[in-house]
Amino acid sequence: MSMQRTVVLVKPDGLQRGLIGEIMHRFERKGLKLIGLKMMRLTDELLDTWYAHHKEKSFFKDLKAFMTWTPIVAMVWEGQEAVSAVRKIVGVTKGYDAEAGSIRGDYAMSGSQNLIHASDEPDNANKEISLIFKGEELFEYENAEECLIYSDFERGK
Ligand code: FUP
Repeated sequence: MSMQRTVVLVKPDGLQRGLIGEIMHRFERKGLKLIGLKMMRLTDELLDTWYAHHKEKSFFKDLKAFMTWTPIVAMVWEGQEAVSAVRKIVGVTKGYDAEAGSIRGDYAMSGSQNLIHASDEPDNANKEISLIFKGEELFEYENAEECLIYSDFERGK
């Protein structure tokens, strides 16, 4: 078990559908700690790097057009095993396949307009954080509920 940070982007469909609060609520109530938050418009250049592994795919052009349609909301969440915990809350890529109870399972039907991006592994999370957030935009602070969310052992106490 290790302390991790992970990036969540609420995509343009999430902003348009008024789901920012609902999405944030799901991560908050799980016990994840919000350490960075901003609204921004993604650029073509950033998306070329972000989605470099999809560059040759047929959907790449549409994906970039969708991701730049409106601003997005970017967040960094911290917690034990946060990368996989967040991916489970988000659900699998295709909304129609996503398990009921996950965000995509509850709110998405599409495989492209699927509300959220979430980092898929810790190294990528760190790369994504550095593409979007400056050091001073991430906050370290004591969460007063931490002793209820984790055991002393899990907190290294
Ligand atoms: P995920 O990690 O669940 O966001 O999914 P991927 O990294 O496989 O894909 C990134 C994004 O590309 C998806 F969120 C939506 C888009 N995509 C499509 O539009 N069509 C596809 O067939 C696959 C992915």
